[in-house]
Amino acid sequence: MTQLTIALSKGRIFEETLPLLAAAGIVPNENPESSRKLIIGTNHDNIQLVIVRASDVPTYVQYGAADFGIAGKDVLIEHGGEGLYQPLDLNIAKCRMMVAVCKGFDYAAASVAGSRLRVATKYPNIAAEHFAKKGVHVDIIKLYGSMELAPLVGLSDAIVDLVSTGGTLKANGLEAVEHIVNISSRLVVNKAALKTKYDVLAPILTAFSEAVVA
Ligand code: PRT
Ligand code: MG
Repeated sequence: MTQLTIALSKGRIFEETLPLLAAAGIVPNENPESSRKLIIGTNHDNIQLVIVRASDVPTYVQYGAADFGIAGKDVLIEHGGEGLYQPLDLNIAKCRMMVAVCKGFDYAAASVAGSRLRVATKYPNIAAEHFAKKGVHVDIIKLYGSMELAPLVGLSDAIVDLVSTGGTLKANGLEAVEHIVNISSRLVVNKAALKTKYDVLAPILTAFSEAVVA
């Protein structure tokens, strides 16, 4: 029987993917939030889940260590999408990529074409492209988390980060000043697996797309 490996991250993507998996008749044997296992079986002997960091999902799928996975558009833009077929926007884990600054910072004045800005972010490619379009010179400071702290302690003038409720910005005295792109999660499929494992993959992709529309 054809073996199938699905790459997922813990947290919001896993939670919002469960109903889609269920629509395809796939039920994980364990909850990765409570289990320490990185490989989780399902009700199908030939289908397993691998639990990886959200930003590592495209890499596992690109190299065929997983046949398909689910990744945020933020992660996919940064990764570049090489070797990945991206057939479906799942409309889950939605948020917005925004520029944010300390309340009261005159962003309009600081971001006129030709000016120079220090920007802290986990998304250097997205940030660089955004500011290049505006003609703003940026010094990008790469961070791996807690971007909201950077302007508060003078590490940067601005951050580029994901905003969902806006609660994190508000709690830290920051405000969103520019919308860059809407983010949701997409299905990513290994291009070779799509051909060699089409028989097992096709019904799952169909079930996912029907569940998304529903
Ligand atoms: O946590 P880890 O470092 O392992 O990786 P990760 O943070 O990339 O993973 P995870 O599970 O937190 O996020 C996975 C995916 O969910 C991301 O790649 C996005 O596509 C999507 N997503 C949706 C979000 C959010 N909403 C979101 N709000 N990812 C992160 N956030 C963070 C944001 O960075 C900020 O710190 O939540 C905070 C803001 O939330 P609000 O509600 O306070 O505005
Ligand atoms: Mg996180």
